[in-house]
Amino acid sequence: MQRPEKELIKLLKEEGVDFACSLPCEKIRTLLDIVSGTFFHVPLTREEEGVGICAGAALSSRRPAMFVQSSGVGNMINALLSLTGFYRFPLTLFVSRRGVYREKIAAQFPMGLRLPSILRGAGIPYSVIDSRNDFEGMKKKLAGVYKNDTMHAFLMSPALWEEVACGTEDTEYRERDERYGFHVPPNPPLVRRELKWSRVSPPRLTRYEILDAVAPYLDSKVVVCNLGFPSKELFSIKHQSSTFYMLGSMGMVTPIGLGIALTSDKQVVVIDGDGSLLMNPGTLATVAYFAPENLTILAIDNSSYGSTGNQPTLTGSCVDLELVAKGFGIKETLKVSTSRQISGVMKSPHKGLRFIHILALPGNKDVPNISIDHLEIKRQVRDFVRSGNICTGMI
Ligand SMILES: Cc1ncc(C[n+]2csc(CCOP(=O)(O)OP(=O)(O)O)c2C)c(N)n1
Repeated sequence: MQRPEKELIKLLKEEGVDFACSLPCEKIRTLLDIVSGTFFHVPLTREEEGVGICAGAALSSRRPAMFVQSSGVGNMINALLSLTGFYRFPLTLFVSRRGVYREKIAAQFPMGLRLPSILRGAGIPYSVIDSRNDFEGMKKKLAGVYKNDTMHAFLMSPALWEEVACGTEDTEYRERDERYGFHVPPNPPLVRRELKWSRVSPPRLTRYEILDAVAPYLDSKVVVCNLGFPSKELFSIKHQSSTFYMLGSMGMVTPIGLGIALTSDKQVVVIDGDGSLLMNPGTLATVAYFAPENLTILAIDNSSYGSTGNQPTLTGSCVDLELVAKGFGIKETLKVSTSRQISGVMKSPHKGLRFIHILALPGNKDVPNISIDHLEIKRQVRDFVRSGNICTGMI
């Protein structure tokens, strides 16, 4: 028996799918590896942009499919309705459905569990795929999508990928390619290009080492930390009740920090990531406009979606986040990569908005989950923010 991922890809190829967009979920990391080596593949910064890209691809007769997490569907709904549905573009969504099977991240429940009713309410047809037995019905629906210019969401349980895999090797895979007579040349894998700055200041530390260097300077500050491994790592290095550990809502770290900075007199440190900033870069314009002087943004840039398996982001090939911040109008920006530089920046007395671009090596530290409940996290941070807060805010 072959791996379910390969069986699924075979099905897609049989139905002529030849164009894919994705934003990673850890549960489908193997599937995504195969997708990117098989189809023309566009890695996304936000799921919503994929809806537009796929509509464009469909205009030139491609058969597009998207691979996203259930939370990502929340980022797509308007585009799915007012673009894909409205103009009748064909689109299949392969959704890694969270919150339904051995879920360890509580923040995945709200979207994951409600997804079917959200899709029903939006009038988007869907099927639940719990095991490879459900692949049979998938074939007909896929054919219908591309024949009738409709959309369909396949909600894939993580249980699907746990089935015993007896490994189909690549030769078998290639033979099948030939048998079905299609060959879509895959686009080359994302190349990490030498950026100008990487010669000046190459990354030296992992995210964990960076957090370790930053931690001594977080006392008495409100900290808002990126979801996934960044929060878990910071929690294991140093927990303080003024740290808001984000457990879901990718792309919202800087907006949350901005909200606190605008309405309190506390010093706020945001610990963001390159993947998350690329998902919602416009927030830097809002930050620049208000320029709260009590806000520091640490953008830990490991050029990857570290928490979902280190899939590359575009900061490793063409985006310089410091220039992005500058371009949006943040005046004081800095690029650092060593512990000395990091401590230097963190301990220097300073007033004013700062964006610190910290170059990092990919990699996650094996640390336990955060042991505090999300409501308790909120309560602790709220109490801290409100304590001795004499300022009613800038707005
Ligand atoms: C809307 C949405 N899409 C995808 C995910 C899955 N996801 C969780 S963490 C993460 C990676 C975040 O990358 P980055 O901000 O660069 O931080 P890193 O883990 O690399 O430190 C992704 C893609 C999600 N939680 N929400």
